[in-house]
Amino acid sequence: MIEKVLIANRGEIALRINRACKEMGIATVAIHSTADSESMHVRLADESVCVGPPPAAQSYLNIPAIISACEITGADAVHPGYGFLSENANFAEIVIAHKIIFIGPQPEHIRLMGDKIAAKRAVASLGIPTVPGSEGAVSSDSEAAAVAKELGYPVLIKATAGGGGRGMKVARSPSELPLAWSTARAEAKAAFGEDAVYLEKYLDKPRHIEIQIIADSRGKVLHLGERDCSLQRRHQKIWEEAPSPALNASSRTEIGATVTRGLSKLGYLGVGTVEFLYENGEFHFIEMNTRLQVEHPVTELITGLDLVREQIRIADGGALDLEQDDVVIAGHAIECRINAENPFTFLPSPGRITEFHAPGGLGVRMDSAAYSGYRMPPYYDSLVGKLIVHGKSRNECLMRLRRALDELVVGGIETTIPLFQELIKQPDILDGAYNIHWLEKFLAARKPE
Ligand code: MV4
Repeated sequence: MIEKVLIANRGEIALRINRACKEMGIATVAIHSTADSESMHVRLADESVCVGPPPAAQSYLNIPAIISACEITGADAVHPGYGFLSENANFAEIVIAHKIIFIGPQPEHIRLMGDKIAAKRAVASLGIPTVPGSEGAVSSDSEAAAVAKELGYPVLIKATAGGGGRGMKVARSPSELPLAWSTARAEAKAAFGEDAVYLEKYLDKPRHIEIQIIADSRGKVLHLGERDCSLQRRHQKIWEEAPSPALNASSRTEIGATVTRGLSKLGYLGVGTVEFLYENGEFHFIEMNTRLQVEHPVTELITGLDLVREQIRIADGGALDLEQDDVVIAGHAIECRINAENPFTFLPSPGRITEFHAPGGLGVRMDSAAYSGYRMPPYYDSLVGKLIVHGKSRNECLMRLRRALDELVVGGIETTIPLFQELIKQPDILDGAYNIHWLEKFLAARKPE
């Protein structure tokens, strides 16, 4: 039985994990860099260990220090959160080698889904529809030209070690291909130390829809509906909602069944998110995330499930105590990612939060580690908090979100709250009529402040 969890993360997700542990009667250990000594996740944990100086490489990514923190405190499990080491298969293996429970999938599946070519191949073999593309890596521009001719332009060149939009290059004609291919390889080598790239048919105006799944050690795999994450700025999801305005019940059931059947064959364990592009009524797999995602609260609000609690129970050998028919999508939820950034230039705005007031009331949740007097450090991501709102309908959810945004106060730094107050008045947003390019176009057309 897990008795003490070391939370290998910081900020709001560390708080989130701490909350689930406390409700389960599990003790918690926070790790922190010297920049986070006064942070909320340290204050609310039972114990805390400083793992190094501010740079993530020397602290939150410092595997020896984190393992030592487990040994010192006697933590018998580690929860990686998202980002940092959450999809590092080597870290998972080292944790397990030290007879500590890794709260996440098996290392082999983390590694598999981290290699985007191997992931596509595996997922296709499990009967999940993928984007048309090259069989494997494309190792010369002549081979790229042949594959692109077969696929038809435009094509997208992606890094096998990439993901999340990093290292992608579009080629819209044969003349654009050589440069796109060599640039993608060079950027992949620089970013990931690995220059293998592959080709896909570029889908021009899709939505980005991801399916949340959860699997226990007895082979049960459930899907918890989808999240529409099409509103992204530079591949950072800033507005996610469920259910997707573009899906109906039958398409949800169909893709959910396809995904759970496939992952059951794989023997997947824990939570995972299967990402699709959705265009003309068809789903096309692009990648799978083997971690709890930033936007998991959207799914929690429409299903009533505590995903972190389920993760811990599954990691402890527990069985999912519900069937697919018990997963009921109730109402609508929207999450806005509030960043410490100028709402027009998006330049980071670290510094001291002089006043923090979170909105409340029925159906309003604010996942944040901020507090009045908290100093946003410049070393990590700019997330101030996630405002997640639930309503019986999308319209009720939108009205509640608009009210909550007006209630939210973050003084002393600039934030992207005004961006959301603009977005929520846009007809396309109110109608749910947007695709993955909508936000970039909206931002480009905005009148500068
Ligand atoms: C694509 C695509 C169109 N066609 N693949 C973006 C990050 C990663 N999740 C994969 N992504 C995409 N893959 C094909 N074959 C469109 C995206 C994509 C996207 C691309 C450009 C600008 C914004 C985007 C937002 C979401 C998805």
